Amino acid sequence: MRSTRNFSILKHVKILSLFALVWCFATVAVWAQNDSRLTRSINESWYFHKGEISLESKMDFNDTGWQPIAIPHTWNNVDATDDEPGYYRGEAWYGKTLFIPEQFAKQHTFLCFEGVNQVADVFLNGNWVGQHKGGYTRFNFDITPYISYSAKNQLMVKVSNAHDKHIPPLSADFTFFGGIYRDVYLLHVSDVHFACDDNASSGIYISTPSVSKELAEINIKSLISNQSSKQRHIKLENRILDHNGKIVVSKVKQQTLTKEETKQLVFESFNLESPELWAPDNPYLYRVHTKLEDADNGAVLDELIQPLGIRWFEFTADSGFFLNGQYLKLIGTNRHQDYLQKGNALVDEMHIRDIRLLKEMGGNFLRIAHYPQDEKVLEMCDKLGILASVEIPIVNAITEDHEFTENALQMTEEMVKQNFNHPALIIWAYMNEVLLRPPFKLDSKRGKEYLQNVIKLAEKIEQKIRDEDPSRYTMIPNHGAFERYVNSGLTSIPMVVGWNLYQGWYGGRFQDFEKYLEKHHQQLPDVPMIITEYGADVNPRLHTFHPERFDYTVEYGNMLHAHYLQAIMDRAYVAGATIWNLNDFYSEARGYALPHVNLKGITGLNREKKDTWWLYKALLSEKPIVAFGQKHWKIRGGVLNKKPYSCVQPVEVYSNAKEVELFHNGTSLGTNKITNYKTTFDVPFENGENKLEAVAQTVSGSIRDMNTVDFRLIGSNLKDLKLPFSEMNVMLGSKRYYENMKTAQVWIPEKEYTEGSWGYIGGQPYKAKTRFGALPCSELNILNTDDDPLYQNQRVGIKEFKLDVPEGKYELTLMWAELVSDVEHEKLAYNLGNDKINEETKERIFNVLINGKYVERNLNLTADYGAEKAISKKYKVVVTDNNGIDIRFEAVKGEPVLNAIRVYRSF
Ligand code: GCB
Ligand code: CA
Repeated sequence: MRSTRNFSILKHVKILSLFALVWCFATVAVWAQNDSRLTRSINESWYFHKGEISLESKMDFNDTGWQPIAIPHTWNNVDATDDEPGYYRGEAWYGKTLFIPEQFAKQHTFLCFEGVNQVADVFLNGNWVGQHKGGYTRFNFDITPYISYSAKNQLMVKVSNAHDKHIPPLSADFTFFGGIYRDVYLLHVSDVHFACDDNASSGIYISTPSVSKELAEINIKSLISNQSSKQRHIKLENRILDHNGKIVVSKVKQQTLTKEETKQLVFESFNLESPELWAPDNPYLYRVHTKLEDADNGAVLDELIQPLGIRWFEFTADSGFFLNGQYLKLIGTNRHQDYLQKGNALVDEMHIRDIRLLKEMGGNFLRIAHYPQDEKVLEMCDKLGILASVEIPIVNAITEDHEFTENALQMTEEMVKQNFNHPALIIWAYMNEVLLRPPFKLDSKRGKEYLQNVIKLAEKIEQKIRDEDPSRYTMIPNHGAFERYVNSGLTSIPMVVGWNLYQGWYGGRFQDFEKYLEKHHQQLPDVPMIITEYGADVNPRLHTFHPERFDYTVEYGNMLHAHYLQAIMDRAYVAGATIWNLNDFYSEARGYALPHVNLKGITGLNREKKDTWWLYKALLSEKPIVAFGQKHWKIRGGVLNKKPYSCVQPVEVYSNAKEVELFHNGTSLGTNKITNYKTTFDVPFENGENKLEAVAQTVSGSIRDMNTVDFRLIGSNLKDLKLPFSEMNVMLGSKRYYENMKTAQVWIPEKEYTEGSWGYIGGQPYKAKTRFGALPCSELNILNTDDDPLYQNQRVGIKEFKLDVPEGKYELTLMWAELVSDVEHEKLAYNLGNDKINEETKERIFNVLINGKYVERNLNLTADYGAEKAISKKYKVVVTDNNGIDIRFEAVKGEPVLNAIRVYRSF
């Protein structure tokens, strides 16, 4: 509806005449276009200034210090991803010159913001218009009294994303990008109109208190404002149109509005026989067309269109979820609102794309976490048939005071009112893992008081939601500390309990996941349950054939999801599950394989699909599919392990067919049965190009997927003339493969030296120690590199690295980063206790000799360069005899280390 009005005023006239023409020929009923309401975006020609300014000084946007920008905009897309810890959280200003023609003088004008993080103060021509707190909900301000018509108006918006203990969220595992990061609109309405100051709701509330296949009862409440100084007689017409635009029911009501009546609620009820039901496989939408006319002269005052989906639903503790009387396993993802290099400043089309991505995967459920998102998200859910929950951003903890409570309740009201009419929406949620980061020990006296305050706040929010909207469910998503939530009483407040579970990731084993599900089912037999989060960090640059917790490899993520998915599907009482997350997202404080990013997306920051997306698609898709896993892995490498010249490595294929045949360079490698939507083939990769084709037979013919892999085969005998040595890249202390997509290189895992071959001598792999066991590599952000994984593993106590290479001119690159340091890092609360245990830092000094020559003496990584920094040194080496290359590490103090090595032969 809005978009049809987003034209410029000039175009307006043309479109009006065009519209009149179309109207004459229209076969279905439409109303004539009128000037009652005009909504148009004003995203262009803004100026931005980071820091404080004084409003008194006349603003000249041509001044240096003001930067021309367009909205959506954030000021943190760069500084939240650089190597400097932290990002700017403070005040910034946006300015714009607004020209509003005289013709709007008889109307009322509102400024509508879809999202500003997190406190906005709006000024027009030096007048303070209003303030909005909270970064994720919409807000409108009436600017009518401050406008100079047909003149330049100066619009200024002060925005701050500074930490504020009174505004949720207090802390969270995502970056709090500051800015006006969603659309800004100007809205002109006539003096009688649907309320525009009702917490930015549409002014219309549609509900379906009772629905069956035979009959639906539809209630429509219209909130009408009379901003004129006269009593007005109005005619309110409500029409319900079907999908094709045919009116199925309509009603007209006359009403009198007293002078300057701020708001009057008009109620209308309809019965619709044999309604077409809304469901994921048939998201049938009716439209509610509401029109306001001046009863005295017939002038159209305002009109709106809202979606109407007719459905009923129920959560049960024993048998899960039912939509329109039928069992439906809710399955899908969570979503964060960010994108590669853009932070949270996304144009609408990017939000739309994400919801399509979920639908394309076969998902029918979206948890909009941890905050309300752009209105396009729920619009798309309505249109595509994706059920949804949305929540206010109370995360990790609360502040126990009146102001925090008021802000939380205000956000709740905004969330409910703004999203009320979306048929896709079935759950209002609040308080994500609110007992994760309590400021006091929970068993202390103060801790108990805190718990009581959390409960009180939860009860208030719960009550508020139920008052505002008795037709939907409520939910609180908790972290996996069962007793903590149950004993506090928090699990008895909402209608559905959500669990964010990471067994086999932050700690424990995969099987602990289903144990947890069973425990809930036994101990809370009356409480419906959703798995609101589960997942593992995956960076598609990393692979392994020995998956381990916290190795960030594609293969470990695949294992975890396959296990969880099965456990979820096997249990009807698990009403639904949402993967954490649809996409990777920014979380500034994180290290890991790609610093500043949470890698649990089943697509990347740029929405590239990871294997897990394909796994779900294979399971959920009704259409036949066959797809290669590890599809990003275009450059593989490995050591010759099959005669005469190949290296056998597994290749994963996803499919919902019974079996799949694999061809390698045109030769069939046989047919495998698909179990749990997956199979693995052992492929003898040859040096160079390898063409793979997976073929599955379906009733309607064969389907196939292709993949081409460039394989870098490394000899075990480096002097073999049939496989001339050219280069080799090795990660020390690691079982992982790392593909550098920028340089088109592959790094392979280390191996021990054997005569005639290559490898390390001595030492052991570095393991980061955590409370829940050792991890295969460091999680630190390694500074001065994009290749963090190369430096996050290490061989400690290495004595030698030997290569029995032939004569020639070589370049050796030795790579180091000191992983044991006393640099202070913020503990990642969401690590759920899986925090690194600080190791004692000991001085480490060593010498390096290449073929007997000292190339480094008294190398002290921490003292010379600083810990946690990437150091990469190239050494030119000439080999003129039969002895190859021998790199020796000589301890002076502590144990020598090496993180990675590259050996390149010039000639
Ligand atoms: C959680 C949080 C979420 C985190 C996630 C993780 O439990 O709810 O905000 O991003 O875990 O990846 O650790
Ligand atoms: Ca938008």
